[in-house]
Amino acid sequence: MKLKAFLLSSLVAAPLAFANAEITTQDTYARATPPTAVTSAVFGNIHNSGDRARNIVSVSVDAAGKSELHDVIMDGEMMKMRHVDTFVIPANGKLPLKPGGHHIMMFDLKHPLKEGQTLNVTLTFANGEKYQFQAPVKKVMAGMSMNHNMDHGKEMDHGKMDMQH
Ligand SMILES: [Cu+2]
Repeated sequence: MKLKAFLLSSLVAAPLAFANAEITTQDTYARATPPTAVTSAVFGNIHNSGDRARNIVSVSVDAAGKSELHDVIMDGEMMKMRHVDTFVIPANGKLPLKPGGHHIMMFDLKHPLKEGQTLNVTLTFANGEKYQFQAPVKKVMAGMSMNHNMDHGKEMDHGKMDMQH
């Protein structure tokens, strides 16, 4: 037990950057919005090179008044986004964030998102550690609509659902 206590205390004392060296992100981007939209999403891959699964418990994005962890489920024949408490990044694995799946949802955008802008995203893990990354804004024709009620038993058609810009 002495050894275990020592290991725990050394983990707690580890500097932030070191503690999160096993977390990296790749291909991150935020979806550009039409001028009147107040919601959007951040996508990309979150990698975990560590031997333990890691849990993300909250997120904040500088361009948004409020940000949430979302996934997409089938409710009968409808696809619905929902707020979830945790994103799990598997040990030695990754969590893809993509249209139609897990994503970082932004509400109350402070301004329209335009190509050329870069958003700062901060993830908070269950142990309190934080990880920050940048997401360039991109126009995504093949994006999912960010309405909370997907319609009518259609398979999510990425080409059709978001032609407004
Ligand atoms: Cu969402």
